Amino acid sequence: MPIKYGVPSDPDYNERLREFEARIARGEKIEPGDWMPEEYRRQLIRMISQHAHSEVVGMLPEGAWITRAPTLKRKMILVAKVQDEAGHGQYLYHAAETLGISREAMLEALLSGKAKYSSIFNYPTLTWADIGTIGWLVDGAAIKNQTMLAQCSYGPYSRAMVRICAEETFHHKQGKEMVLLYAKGTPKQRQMAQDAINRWWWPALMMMGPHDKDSPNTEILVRWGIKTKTNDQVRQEFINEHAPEILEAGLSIPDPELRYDEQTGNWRHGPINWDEFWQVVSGNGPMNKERLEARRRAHAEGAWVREALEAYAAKKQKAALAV
Ligand code: FAQ
Repeated sequence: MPIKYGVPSDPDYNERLREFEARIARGEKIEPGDWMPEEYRRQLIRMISQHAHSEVVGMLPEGAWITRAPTLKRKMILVAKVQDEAGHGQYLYHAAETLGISREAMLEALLSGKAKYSSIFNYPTLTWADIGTIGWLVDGAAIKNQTMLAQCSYGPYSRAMVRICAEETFHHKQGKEMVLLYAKGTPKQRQMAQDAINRWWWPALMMMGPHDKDSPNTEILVRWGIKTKTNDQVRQEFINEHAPEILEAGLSIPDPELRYDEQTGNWRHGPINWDEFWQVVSGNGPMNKERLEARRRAHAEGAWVREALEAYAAKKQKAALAV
């Protein structure tokens, strides 16, 4: 079925838009062949492709530690986790392809530096405790955001999220278990865990995006059921869960203004350094250049695999036609 993307010059646009929004209000999923406003399609391609790139670039900070894992068990867990992230990238690129963009166009945008991916992956992993902390805080933040996206109005994205969230839950658990163990360990282990929390806390809060008042995309995304919560709501949920757990473990949080607000039941945080966030998003974070370079190298080194797969597919097709 041809995909029809609604453009405002269509004489029936307003009527179609009303029906489209009514479907979303009834909780129906929008599927690839369905009518959709061009802006809905553009927003989804933007978000899903950024999300896919984040999963793929997100393999790098952890992948670097596979050969340095302290035990075989930890190594097996990390290998499985990094492999899951590659799989998440695959689901997400597929989900974006259903909207009419090609895999090549998305990869070209990533490799040329045009596409965004999550700011969090532009920070370095300096010690083994960073691996636990990424699982606990980064996957923890990702789950809060993705549980919300699992309810989203676009069928392929929402279904991909359900599966991804299930896997991220394991990632989160193993990270939390690891950091809690080090928090109860030797003074050196405790210090390593604390240092990792100190470095990852603020970047994890930034992951959910700018405050709602500075988030140009949120309004339309919420209106069309792509986001079902705003950036600040998701961030608050993350802090409410993680702040008490970190403090209970005897670790501290690098925010002197952090406090529990009895009246609202929320943990209040101090100001986030948005200058740092925008520097990272615009390519000037501590690891942006290394991350892109690693992706470009991997893409070039993988050329023979893509060529072999294409040759194999062509051979299979020829054989099928000959039958
Ligand atoms: N990093 O108007 P908003 C993971 C950009 S997956 C970079 O608020 P929006 C798994 C934003 O794109 C983590 N850029 O944007 C894992 C926009 O620019 P644009 C990734 C950011 O879309 C774990 C501009 O700022 N998750 O971690 C960021 O409404 C462990 C204005 O912002 C997803 O991608 C940022 N943090 O809300 C893997 C989930 N925040 O495009 C390995 C899907 C904002 O207009 C290890 N995405 N920007 O030029 C989303 O939910 C949303 O896109 C938000 C941002 C919430 C990230």
